[in-house]
Amino acid sequence: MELEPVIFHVDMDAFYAAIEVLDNPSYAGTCLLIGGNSSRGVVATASYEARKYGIHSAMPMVQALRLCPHAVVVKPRMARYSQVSSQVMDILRQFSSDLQQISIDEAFLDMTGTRRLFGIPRQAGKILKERVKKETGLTISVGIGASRFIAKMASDYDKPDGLCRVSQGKEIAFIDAVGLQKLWGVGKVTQSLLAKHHIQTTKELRSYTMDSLQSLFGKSMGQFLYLACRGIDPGIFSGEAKSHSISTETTFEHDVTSLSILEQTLLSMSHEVMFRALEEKQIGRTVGIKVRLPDFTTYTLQATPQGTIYSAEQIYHLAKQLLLQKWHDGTPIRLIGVGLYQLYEGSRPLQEELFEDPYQKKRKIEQVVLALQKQGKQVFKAKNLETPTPSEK
Ligand code: DCP
Ligand code: MG
Repeated sequence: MELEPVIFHVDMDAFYAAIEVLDNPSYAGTCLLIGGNSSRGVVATASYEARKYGIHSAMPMVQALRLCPHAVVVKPRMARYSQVSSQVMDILRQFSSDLQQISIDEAFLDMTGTRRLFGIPRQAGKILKERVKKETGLTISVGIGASRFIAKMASDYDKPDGLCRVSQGKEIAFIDAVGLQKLWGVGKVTQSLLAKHHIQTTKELRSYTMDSLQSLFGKSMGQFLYLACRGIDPGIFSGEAKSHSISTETTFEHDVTSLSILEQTLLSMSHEVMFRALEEKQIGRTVGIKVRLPDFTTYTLQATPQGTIYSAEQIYHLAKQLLLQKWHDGTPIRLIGVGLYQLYEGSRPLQEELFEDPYQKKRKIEQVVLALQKQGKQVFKAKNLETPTPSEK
C-alpha cells in the first residue's frame, strides 16, 4: 500500500521581531517594528502587538509610525537572523532529511513514513514545535497536508504558534475555509480580475472549466486557479533542488513595475542568501533568479561566473544583470527570487584566483558583520556593512 504523503510547512512567527525580543526581553509585549527608519525605509516585519494597528511587512516605515507613534524601531540584524535560521533548520533536519528551505524562516519537511519515529502527524508536529521552542526560545507555526501547497496554507491558518493539519480528502473544505482572499497565489490583482467576472468565492471558481479559466485568465494563471480552488497542488514549490541551493523569494502584494523597488528587493534578498551561505559555510558557483509575471509565466535564469561567488554585492550584481535580460521598463512583476546554486562546503574558494578579487574583501567584511551580529551587536555607519531593508517579501 502506498504511504500517504505527509508534508510539513514550518514558518517562524514574527521572525525578526521574535529574535529581537529574545535578545532584548524588554521589547516583549511592545509594538516592535524591524526595518530602516529613513524616509524610504520599509517595515520588514512587525510584532503581533504592532499588527493590531494595521501595520504589516512592506509598509513604508513613515506610514507605520503614523499608525502607531509609540512603536519602537529596530534595524535588521540579518546575520543574527541567519544564525537562528540555521539553528532552526538543524532541528528540523533531525525530523526528516528531506528538507526544503524556501526562505529565511520557512521550510518544507517531507515527513512521509515517519510515523513509527514520531507518531501520527499531529503528534510529530507537536514534538517539533516543543523542540524548537525549547532549543531556541521561539515559536513556530506548522501546517500539515498531503502536498506542499496545502501545508503552506495550513501553517498560516492558525498563526502564531499554530498547528493545523488538513487530512487527505479534506482539501476542498479547507480551501473553502481559507477563502479566495487568502488562497495562496491569489493576490490583489488576481482578485480584482476575478471580481470583474463576478467570482467572489472558491466555490464559484470551481464552477468554471479549465478551458474557460484559461481563456479568461491566460494559460498559466487559468491552470493555477483551476487546480488551487480544488486543493490540488499547482506545483509552485516543487521544482527546486532541495539541498544544493540557498534561495529566497518575494511575492509582491501589488505587481511591481519600478526598477528601484526591484533593485531594493534583490539587494535585500542577496544579503539574506549570502548570510545564510556564510552561516552554513557554503560557497556557491552559480547565481539564479526567478521572475514570475502577473499571468504566472515564470522564468528562471542562471549565471555562473568564472570565479566563485564571494559576497552579497556580487550576488546582487549578477542577479540584476539576469533580471535586465528579461525585464524592460514597466514590465509588471509578481514575484522575484534569488538563489545561490552549485554549492560546495568551505569558506575558501576551490581555486585561489590569481588576483585578490574585490568581492573577496566584501566577503571578509560580511564575515565580520556575521561575527559581530552573533554577539548581539548592531553594526552602524559604514555603508557596506549595512543590511538593507527589504521592500516587499
Ligand atoms: N521579511 C522582510 N520583508 C517582507 C516580509 C518578510 O524582510 N516584506 C522578513 C522579515 C520576517 C521574515 O522575513 O520576519 C519572515 O517573513 P514572514 O512572512 O514569515 O513574516 P514573519 O515571520 O515576520 O511573521 P509571521 O508570523 O506572519 O510568519
Ligand atoms: Mg514567518
